[in-house]
Amino acid sequence: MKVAVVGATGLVGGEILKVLAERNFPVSEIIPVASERSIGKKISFKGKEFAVVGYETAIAMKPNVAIFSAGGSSSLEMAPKFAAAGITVVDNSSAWRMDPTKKLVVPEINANTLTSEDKIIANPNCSTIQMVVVLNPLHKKYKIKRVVVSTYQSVTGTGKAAVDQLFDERAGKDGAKVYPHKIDLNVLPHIDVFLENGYTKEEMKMILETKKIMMDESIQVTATTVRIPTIGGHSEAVNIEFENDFDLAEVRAILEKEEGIIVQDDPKNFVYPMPITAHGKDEVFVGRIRRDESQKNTLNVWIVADNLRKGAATNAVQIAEYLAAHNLI
Ligand code: 2RA
Repeated sequence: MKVAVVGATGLVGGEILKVLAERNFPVSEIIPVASERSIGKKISFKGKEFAVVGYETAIAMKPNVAIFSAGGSSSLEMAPKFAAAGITVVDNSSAWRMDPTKKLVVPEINANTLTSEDKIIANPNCSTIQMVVVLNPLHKKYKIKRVVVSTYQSVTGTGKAAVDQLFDERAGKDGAKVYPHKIDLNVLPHIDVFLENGYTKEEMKMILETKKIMMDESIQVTATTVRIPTIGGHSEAVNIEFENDFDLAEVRAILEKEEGIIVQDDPKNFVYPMPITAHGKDEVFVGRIRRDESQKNTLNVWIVADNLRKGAATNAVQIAEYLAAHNLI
């Protein structure tokens, strides 16, 4: 299968190539795509080198699928051109996520809604993906009424320049300045831009995308998203109010049984999910599972995942795997 990776030179693009190789996706040819200034650069994949090409050349090479991680404006401009050429696009940007004509897919939850008609498929926001993977099996069993989430998000979510700012600051260098404030030894309650309602775009993504992916507009969500000086992955403290009561042992059993989830919950022995242990892995890690004793039918959990993997590259490749397995590309 010919696979185009659009934004191949970025952090997520690099992870997409890594995940395609690790999961043995049936690649006959990789087509790395990037902006003009990167054309000709060599990208290695499974020991072979492939030259970066521009968008038009990539379309002419007729890949079966194009996995985009090139920002919203490039996706808005170029994804329709790939789709018009019969190439299925899986897009990591926020450009198409809330478009009512486009599917927003976490394979474990709603890949079964995909058809050959879907030529532009949206990959959800990283902080949304790891949360809904945990919410979904519990929603099916106990019906979720409301979710309150606070996130602790890695600088890798912003991109390479943000990682550079963190390490420049740690080295005492006056280097990259991506954030409006220092990030080392600090936290920023500010991810993406602020909106009229006082929320950030990142917070509204978690609120709106959760309803769309879980196909239930009745789920109430409120979110506070925070940037922290770490690189291994995003962490989330999630408070979930159900319509119905639950049994804690049954909640744990449901999560332990769910593919793609690993329960790490033995606080007495200091066992709980952390970015340093989730880094480089594809699973969603859940711990600190406990009843909220301040309100009935309510649960607290702690969720950690590598935002570049399950939060972006792996979820996108899993969508491509589903498409390939069902002869949709
Ligand atoms: C972030 N979720 O962490 C956003 C986009 N990757 O910055």
